[in-house]
Amino acid sequence: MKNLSIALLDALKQHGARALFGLPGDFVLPFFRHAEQSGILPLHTLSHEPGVGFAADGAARYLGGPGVAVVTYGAGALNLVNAVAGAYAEKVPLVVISGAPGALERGNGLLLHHQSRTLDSQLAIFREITCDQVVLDDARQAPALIARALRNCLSQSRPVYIELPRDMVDAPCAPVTPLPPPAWDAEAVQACAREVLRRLAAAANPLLLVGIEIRRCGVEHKVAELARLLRIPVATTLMGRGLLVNQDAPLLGTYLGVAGDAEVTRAVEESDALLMLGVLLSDTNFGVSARKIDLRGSILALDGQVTLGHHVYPAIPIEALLDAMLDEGAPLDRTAPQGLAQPAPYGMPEDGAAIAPGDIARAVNDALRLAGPMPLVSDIGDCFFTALDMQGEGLLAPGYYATMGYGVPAGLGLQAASGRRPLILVGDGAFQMTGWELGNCARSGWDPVVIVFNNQGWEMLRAFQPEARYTDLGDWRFAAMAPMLGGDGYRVQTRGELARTLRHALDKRGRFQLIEVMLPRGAQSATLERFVAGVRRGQARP
Ligand code: TPP
Repeated sequence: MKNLSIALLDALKQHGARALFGLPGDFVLPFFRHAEQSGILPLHTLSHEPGVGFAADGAARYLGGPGVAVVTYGAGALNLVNAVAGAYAEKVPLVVISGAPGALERGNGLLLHHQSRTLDSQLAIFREITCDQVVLDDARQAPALIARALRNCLSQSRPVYIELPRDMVDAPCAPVTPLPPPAWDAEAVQACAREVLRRLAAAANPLLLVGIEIRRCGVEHKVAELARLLRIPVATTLMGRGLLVNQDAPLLGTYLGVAGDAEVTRAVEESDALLMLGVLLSDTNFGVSARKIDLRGSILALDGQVTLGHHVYPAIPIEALLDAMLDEGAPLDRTAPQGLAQPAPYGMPEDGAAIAPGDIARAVNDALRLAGPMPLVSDIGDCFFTALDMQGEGLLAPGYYATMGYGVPAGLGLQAASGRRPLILVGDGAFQMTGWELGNCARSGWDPVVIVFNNQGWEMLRAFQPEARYTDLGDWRFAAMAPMLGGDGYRVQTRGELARTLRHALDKRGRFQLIEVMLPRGAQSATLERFVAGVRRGQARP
């Protein structure tokens, strides 16, 4: 019989995990030994637990399988809380494995190092930000508990917490048998699908609005098929930006309320049957609406249930709903909608002018047209709003939970798990938080291209309080630090320098490439300006 550690590692792999991200400590050292020696999954260590969590999150978002973060008890696990909270909020299947004290030390009457209040305070904290929690203190129960946690992680697309007492890692343990996904009632799904189809057929302007859950559930192709079958146009939410780009669907673009394209805004806000698939009802998705969308007239499929006005169908998985709608649906009585051609901005003049955020989007589009598509990963800040104009291969970003520090480590996680080279966008403020994780690239063979938007301040905050002095960050010379971390750094001031440097960096493989783009203070993308104006207007509403 194998031991508990190996049973857990095998189960993670069987459920789709591709890598482990971690930072060890004494409570988890014995598990790290098994993880490294068994080689069941590649093990990548980072420098700080937020980086570990964001890397696991980036891997999970990109691959659609579980991302795994392995940390020590207390100081390690509690350092991971923000990343896990973000994954919970944005429906990312993350597995947190934390070492913990063994049975003998739990009972010895002493306070243990890394203990905050009680020995189970950590478990209580993680209960709030994960959808399932298991403590593997009994090897006979462990296989069933691991199977339950991993099934819930994937079926609910949320983080789970697995606590592994250090005296259990070598305990003999049976292999984990995966559990089937939760059952659902085919009749209920069919009744629901029929009601949704009736509402769409009776509407003058039905519209699909799609959000991140359709990627997490792997159903983008079915959504595209449904749009084609019913002849309904599709818009994406801010967080769903990048969804369906590679599918043949009548895409209108991204809904950004007053901050976005007027035609998309009108289509969404004037629809009399808005079918929202996997859309989080968050302020970032809807807070910038000029008109309030009437949710009573909308249909929402999210979190395994379907809500039509005041009427709720529980236990309707989104994939089952789509299958039933595809079975029963017929083209609505309307001409097939056309996607809106929204040409991405190209053609940045390669001159000596200072760089504005919009120039970075154009420069990236120009360079990727030559070099081929790359996955885009963005932090929060104006880099995120600028990224909305970039033609990448999807966009990974914490668009709703909006934690800073995400971009660099999430990009590393993406490359570790998929082998794809990412283009990472990050502000100078966010880079100060987790940019140092780039120092781990050389060891692991990662070579991301990183663009730092250096406006020497917390510009998004400055947009809300232009008079504040505390939003100034001073001039950190990020490019100069790159060689000391094992990469190449370039500081660029003009549009010509930006275009040339970007082409060079995309060409150069094997070391991380950091392009520090100097932006004048107060320079903001047009989208950020409109977004801030929309948020202010929303806050001023009674
Ligand atoms: N701390 C975390 C972890 N996340 C946050 N979102 C904030 C604080 C609040 N916050 C939002 S944007 C921002 C801050 C501090 C400034 C971001 O600065 P930078 O990364 O330089 O991007 P810029 O706004 O300049 O584009």
